[in-house]
Amino acid sequence: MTVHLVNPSHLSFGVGVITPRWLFVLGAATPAAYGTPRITDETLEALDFDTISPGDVVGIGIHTGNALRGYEIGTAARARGATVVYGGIHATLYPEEAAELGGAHTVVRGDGDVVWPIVIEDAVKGTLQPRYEGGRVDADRFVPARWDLLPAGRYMWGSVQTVRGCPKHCSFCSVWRTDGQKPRQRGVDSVVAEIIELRRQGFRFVALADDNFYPVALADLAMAERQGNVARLEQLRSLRAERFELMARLAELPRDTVFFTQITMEAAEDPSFLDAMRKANIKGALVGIEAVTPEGLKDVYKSFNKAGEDLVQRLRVFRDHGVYVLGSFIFGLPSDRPATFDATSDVADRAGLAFAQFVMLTPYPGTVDFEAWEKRVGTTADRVQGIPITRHWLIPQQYRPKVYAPHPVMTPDEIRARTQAVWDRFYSLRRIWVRSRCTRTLKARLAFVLLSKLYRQMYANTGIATDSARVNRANRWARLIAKPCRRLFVARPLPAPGNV
Ligand code: B12
Ligand code: SF4
Repeated sequence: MTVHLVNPSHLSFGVGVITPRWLFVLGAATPAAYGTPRITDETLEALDFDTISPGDVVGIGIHTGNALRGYEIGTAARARGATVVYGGIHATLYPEEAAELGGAHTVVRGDGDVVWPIVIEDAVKGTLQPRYEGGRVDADRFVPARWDLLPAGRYMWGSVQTVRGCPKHCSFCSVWRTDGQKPRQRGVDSVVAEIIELRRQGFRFVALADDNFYPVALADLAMAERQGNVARLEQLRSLRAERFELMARLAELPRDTVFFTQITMEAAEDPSFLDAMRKANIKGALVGIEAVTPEGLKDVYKSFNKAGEDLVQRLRVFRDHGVYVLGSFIFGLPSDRPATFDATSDVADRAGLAFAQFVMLTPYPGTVDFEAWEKRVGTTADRVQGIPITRHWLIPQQYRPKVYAPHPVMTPDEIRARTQAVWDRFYSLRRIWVRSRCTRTLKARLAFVLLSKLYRQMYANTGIATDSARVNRANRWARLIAKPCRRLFVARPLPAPGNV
């Protein structure tokens, strides 16, 4: 019996940017008695179905965007006599769907760390339950990933999680509802041990796959203090102290080890935090800017963000402290107007962002936005290929709409075309070249240009373009530049433990 773990994807690039962490966490949670799990990440290459035999256990992890491909894999694996298990955020939200459309024998909801060995054992014994509740595992029970299972030479960045859950409640995001609002912070030793292991394998770039690296804002401390809530204040202070402790430990690693994380812009309120990030070599951070107007921020329940000139200043603080920002913006909010696109481009330029992504508002299940939308359109939802758009992930990729909720003043195509134009402007060669000044050497500058182009091909052209010719072109292009790009990220592996 072989245990398979499959990360589904319709598009394969040959080389991946970031290791999909769940594959290697569940790989580690697979008991040794069942042998070495066979890991397939379809963002590299499509699954070879001939590797699946009757009696095998096939674990498929799905988020909303890749659920349909996941269902194709599950159905085919079941037809080959395998036991099919689904997990991941989408299966957690729609367990019945995986059974109806994806050939699931069972579905794991929530975290897989603790429950996965039980599922395999039950599958082997023939006592499989239709559902397993993995719940929200405490941070001290998070299973460290097995990086020895990585295919050699395929990824640019490793990924290590330091905190799960986020205390905010943005309307387009499901994290605070599925992972919870209580930050679950991993112990410093376990995080550092994994990073060292990745470094030994020649990775010097590591993405901290966190929901929010700054889980305690100064306002949270002030609130607990005002309320006279001593226990909460203590708890928040200790979470914060642990962050600083982690950063101090990262600062002791070889200086060429570079980190990237996801963080709210609140972190700019505390220069000591940003300084600690710089010392820890956390050089980049994805910041959810979402909107540049106060109305837009209200649309997404993100009033802790800044708008207008305050926003530009806040983002520049990161830059001034040596933390480069990948700004994430959303287009298609009800308050957006045609002028919003230029205003956003302008902020992206002036705020000194290193990278940016401009996504179109997509109602993801499990979010406040999705629930309101589903309720509003009810049974009258438009259909594409017979599928209501409130189940957009089931619509074949090539027919999937790019914009879902009707906008008060713009047509879907206008929003799509204007979004594409903002990507085009931000990633024009001239602008990339100007931005690449943030690097120190010519080699690093060229690397910056290549990476900017790759990022754009992988995330914009395959996601926003409507014609399949453009998508295919972007896919071919990304495949072509991904390999040389990866070489820019490798380092000479650190010596093995005995040699340090
Ligand atoms: C890091 C991250 C990224 C990184 C790296 C992605 C990568 N290659 O790993 C980047 C920045 C590239 C990224 C991009 C995107 N992301 Co993202 N990302 C995350 C984040 C913060 C952490 C993921 C992670 O590694 N977690 C650590 C692992 C160990 O946890 P896990 O994946 O949840 O797996 C556990 C369980 O789910 C379960 N499990 C998972 N699979 C399986 C399978 C089986 C068989 C079993 C038993 C259990 C199981 O067990 C695991 C261990 O406990 C999550 C938020 C989150 N909390 O999940 C968002 C998240 C997954 N991303 C999200 C989105 C929307 C995106 C984008 C579409 C954003 C965009 N608009 O471009 C893109 C899509 C990229 C793509 N094509 O896959 C959404 C997905 C929502 C949804 N309903 O699908 C999330 C949940 C964030 C959110 N705001 O809601 N992302
Ligand atoms: S978008 Fe970011 S800040 Fe908002 S709830 Fe999600 S993880 Fe937290």
